[in-house]
Amino acid sequence: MRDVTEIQPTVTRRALLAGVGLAAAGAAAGSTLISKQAVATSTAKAPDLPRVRQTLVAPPFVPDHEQVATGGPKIIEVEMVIEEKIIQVDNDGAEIWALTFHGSVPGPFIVVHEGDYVELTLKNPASSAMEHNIDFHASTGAMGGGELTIVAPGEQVVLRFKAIKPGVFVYHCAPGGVMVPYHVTHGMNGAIMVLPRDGLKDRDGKRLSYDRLYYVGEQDFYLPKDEDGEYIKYESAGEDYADSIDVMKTLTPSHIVFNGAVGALTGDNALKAKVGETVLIVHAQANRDTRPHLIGGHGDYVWASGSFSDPPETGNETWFIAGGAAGAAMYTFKQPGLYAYVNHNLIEALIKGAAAHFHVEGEWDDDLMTQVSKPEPIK
Ligand SMILES: [Cu+2]
Repeated sequence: MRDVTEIQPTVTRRALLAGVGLAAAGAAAGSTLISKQAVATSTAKAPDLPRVRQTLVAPPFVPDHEQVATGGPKIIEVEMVIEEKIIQVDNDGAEIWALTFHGSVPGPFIVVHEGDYVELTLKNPASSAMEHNIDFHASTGAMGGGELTIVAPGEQVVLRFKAIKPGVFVYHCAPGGVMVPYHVTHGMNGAIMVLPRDGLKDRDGKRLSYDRLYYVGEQDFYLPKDEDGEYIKYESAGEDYADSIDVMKTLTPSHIVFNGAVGALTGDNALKAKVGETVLIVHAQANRDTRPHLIGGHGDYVWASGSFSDPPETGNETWFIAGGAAGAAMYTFKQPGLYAYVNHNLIEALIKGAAAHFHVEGEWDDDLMTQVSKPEPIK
């Protein structure tokens, strides 16, 4: 472990020189890039609609929701508490002072329907080191809400936006300048799904429904190492700032993982399904391109761009999700067993960590696949 007193002054000075804010420098830097004054706090009255409070849950799980909306548009209330916390990225000493929405990497999944309003209360506890905000790619205007949601430690803010685009979308912290990639690559991102009111459909307009929905957040981390090749441990959030920026500039992640850590979705943490069940997998990557692939299965229906306004592609082997986007793939499992769900840059999957498992129960179908004869000496 490196001596904190050795790092802190250097980090703070360099952060200040860079004009980007750890808590103290934050306000000044933020105001040059994102003006809080540019958009006045709205005096608009809330639409007279039913209000529903959505309880957020930790990934890869998602809140209870209707696939087809009953009734008209609603105001969906969600509350997120920002948490700056250490998370273990791997079991070899790799850890990070993650910047999180509601304590998880990725942040919790939100589900609404087209025409609903999202009313988010964002709380930044006084114990935080930094200011934060949220940019919803699903929203319209004001930097995706980023201009209206900057909260210093000890503050909370309420943002309401109308979900007018159906699809799956990334949200992320965007406090200005270099702090944007710093916060995003420290885990401060998540996804929201805006379902069409009458549900998902295939290209012919036939209804598509799912039995399970899993939410995979792919995260690139840039963890600094010391001269001995050991991951550096830091005493507080933000202290890794200068070292992290140095690694980020190489554009070479130390880790590319699903749900915040190597193995977060493998082994005992494998995603579960049964033969005959249809699973919708939402895959989000806030910073970097990716290419999900289900080994031994397919994307029966794929919205790679994430837009539910467009018909899904069908029968895909691998689909491309651009950095800064979420995509969705639907598959009905036909065989039991273990499936790997990977970023099919296989170096990123198997060396950097971007892999998950599905454990599927059910009856094997010999017609789909059979081992005609066991391995034996060549005759
Ligand atoms: Cu942040």
